[in-house]
Amino acid sequence: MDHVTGNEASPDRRHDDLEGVRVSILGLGASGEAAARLALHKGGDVHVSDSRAEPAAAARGAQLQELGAHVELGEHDLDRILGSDLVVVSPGIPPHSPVLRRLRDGGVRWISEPELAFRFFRSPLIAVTGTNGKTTTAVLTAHLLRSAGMDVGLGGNIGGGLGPAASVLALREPSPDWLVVEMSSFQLADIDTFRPDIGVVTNLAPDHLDRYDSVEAYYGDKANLFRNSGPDSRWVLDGDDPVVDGLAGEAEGERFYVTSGGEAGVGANLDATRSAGRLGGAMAGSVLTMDLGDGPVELVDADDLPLVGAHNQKNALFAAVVAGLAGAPVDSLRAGLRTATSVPHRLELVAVRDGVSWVNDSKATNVAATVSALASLPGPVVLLLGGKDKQEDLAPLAAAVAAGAGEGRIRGVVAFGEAGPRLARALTDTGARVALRSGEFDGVVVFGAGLAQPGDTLLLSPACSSFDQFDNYQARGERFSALAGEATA
Ligand code: UMA
Repeated sequence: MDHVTGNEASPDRRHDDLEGVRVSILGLGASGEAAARLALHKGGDVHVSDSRAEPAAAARGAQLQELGAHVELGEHDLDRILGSDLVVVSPGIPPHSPVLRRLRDGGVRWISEPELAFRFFRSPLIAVTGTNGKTTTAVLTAHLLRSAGMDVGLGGNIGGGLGPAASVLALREPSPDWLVVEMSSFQLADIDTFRPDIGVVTNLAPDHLDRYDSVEAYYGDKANLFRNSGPDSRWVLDGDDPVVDGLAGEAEGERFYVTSGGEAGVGANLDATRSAGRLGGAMAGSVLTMDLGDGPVELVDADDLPLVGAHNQKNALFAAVVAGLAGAPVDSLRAGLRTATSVPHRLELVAVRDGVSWVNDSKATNVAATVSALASLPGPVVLLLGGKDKQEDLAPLAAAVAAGAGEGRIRGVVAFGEAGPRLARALTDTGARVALRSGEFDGVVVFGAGLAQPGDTLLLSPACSSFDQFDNYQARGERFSALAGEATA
């Protein structure tokens, strides 16, 4: 990106403090608040600005004001922001927004909140990105490291009460043994010096096309993970998709691939065109195996993992390889894998009623995540699909539904929300029973539950974001879970 940093006070950009530095922070959500608290703690002259005057932002602003920040709600004071030494931008502010256009026109560069945090990190860093599976992989990695007795700070994009923004981790005392930070493409877009000791890409698939002009632009931001690679860098990559390895390009460091087939240590079944690297983790039959260079070791049988769905087995493999590289002994990896818990809103079994399993996969906010969920479950499934339309290509979803319908794994699909009509049209020729429901989410769920028969799964895996009807995917998943509870009462 051409607009990352530049007007900062510190030439090496690795800060001890921000004394005398004029810091502007745009956006007063979780990341803006965390960045402001960190900058204030480090002595910065902090201006926080949010274009809206929402009550939540106002409450955050009042607290920051007490700590010494200058807070502006309802507009962006461009003169003040243009005159800053350091500008930190929240990930939810799109690059083409008026305020960022003005900064770009004024030659002002900016950084993302995790980049600010990184400049104060004093612990080794594991950064996890990827289109899907990154939260589960980050959470499992932290769990495995903690199972090995290590002190771990977990946060970043992860949200949902699972971990704080990266800047909160930068203030932890004492600094933990490891930091595990989930990174979104929006956050990676505006890094400068951010450099993980172990970087992870769980997979790649089209997403966020309501914000990016092309899939390539989205992947381009993800590729920033590798931007500051060095000889000591270690990368744990999806070995099932050559595009992920391509993303790493010529990045320095050692590469470990994780695949859902093959045997760990047998590098020969990797694509011959790949760069040097080894098969770090694989499924050998139903056994998770790992090879970090000392020969293959069996970890656990897939049946011993307390997680729903095939792709979670791969997420667990990622976590094991990463935690192994970070120094967790094999015995504690085995114990940790057996005590892993499913992450809320990701193929989470929330209730069983009249023989119907209610599975909350509200975090599936793109087509690839829903396709993956459908492939993971044996069925029959009643699929609840819809929300805010991100204008993704729906052909892969139609193909997955057609395949599922052909195999008798799909009882029916209920399309709802803003994207409902487009989804219903896209699924017309799949052979699946598709119902289009308008109106409130509750009615959609009750209708879907009415279609399900004993032994079925009622799956909320919407392939869309939630913002047409909810504040976020968590609120959507919580409503689904509450309805499951009401239904089971
Ligand atoms: N705003 C302005 N000016 C504008 C436009 C917006 O001031 O021109 C303001 C808005 O009024 C709002 C703020 O900027 O108050 C935007 O906040 P935000 O959307 O960046 O939200 P945060 O609360 O800071 O949360 C962000 C991540 N959200 C997004 O990337 C959309 C959270 O990821 C993350 O947990 C948090 O930082 C801490 O790192 C959530 C997410 O949905 C979980 N991420 C996406 C995903 O995983 O798919 C990327």
